[in-house]
Amino acid sequence: MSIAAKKTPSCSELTVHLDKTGGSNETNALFRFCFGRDLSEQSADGTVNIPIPLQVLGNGAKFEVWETSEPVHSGRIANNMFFAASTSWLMIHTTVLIDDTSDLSSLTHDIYNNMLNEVVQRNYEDIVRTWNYIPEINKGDGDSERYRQFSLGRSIAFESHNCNSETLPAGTAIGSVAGTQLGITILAAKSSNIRVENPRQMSAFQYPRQYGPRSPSFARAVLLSQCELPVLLVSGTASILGHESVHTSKLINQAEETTRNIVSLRDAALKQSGTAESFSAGCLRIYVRDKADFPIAVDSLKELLHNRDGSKPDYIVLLGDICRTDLLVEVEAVYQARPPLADNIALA
Ligand code: 3EB
Repeated sequence: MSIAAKKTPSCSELTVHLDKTGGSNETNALFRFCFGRDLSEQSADGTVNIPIPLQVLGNGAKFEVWETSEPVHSGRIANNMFFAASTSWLMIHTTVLIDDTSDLSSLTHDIYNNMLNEVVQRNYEDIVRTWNYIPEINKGDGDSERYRQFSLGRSIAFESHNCNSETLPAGTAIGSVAGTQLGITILAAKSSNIRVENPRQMSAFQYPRQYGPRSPSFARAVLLSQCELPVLLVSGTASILGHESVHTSKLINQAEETTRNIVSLRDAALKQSGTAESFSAGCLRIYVRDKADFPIAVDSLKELLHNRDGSKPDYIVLLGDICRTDLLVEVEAVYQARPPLADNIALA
């Protein structure tokens, strides 16, 4: 028997798809990412639009829509902080303008602290995913680099909320161009979920001191095990083996190493999930540091863009800086579990 057949799911279904038009025909949108935009808003249909201020490369979608079968309500928490909620899910999003005088560590700490408090107050238990877009993420030297200052503030906030290796969310941290807003989004679930680490990579929260004063607060993947069909949220994944960047300045090799990392993570998730046959289809975001790398990056990621079961995931390519200067490409993904074949037949 599959997870889906055996268990009474306590979470509603959660689905993710890319959309070219962003039409308001999405009846069950929980929220919607808007690529290439810089301002948050609630759209005319009430759905919270989350801006991602990165250029879309190629003829890609403009929107990524997260849907639930549950009724959704949304609103404003504070000036620049929006939420969208259903019984099972809570999304909180904020944007802030920063400049060279900003103390990014304490700013990040304050934002995360506020968001984590909101999650607790609203009775959601598990923060499953964060997305962080940081203008000029690699600006500054050594420990004063923006990404490292961001990581410092985030780590202290998670620590003071007693988050640990069993409860850190899946994450993304990508650089946007100067003058855009710092954007932070978190997604929380009503009840707890499963963390998946990658046997090929050191857990990011255990990285050694050389990468900054505090290690990055994210899990390699989170398995939403209570959904009717389990969903795997894969963090931004790059060409890192152990804790080291590999294939420095070699795009194709980095893309292939990234592919191996995601395949290995998917296999680890499959083992932990117990009964699913595979994680397939899904939705990918590919980030490249250099515009000119776009076609070669996509070609080199072909294994990720053709699932073993013949299905093809939706994907979008975005121009963004990876948080380590020696990395050229990063991929994040959402996969859906497929029940074992016998159960498919039995359920049909
Ligand atoms: C890495 O594996 C690459 O700091 O939230 C990927 C995903 C990366 C999330 C984060 C950083 C983050 O370390 C960088």
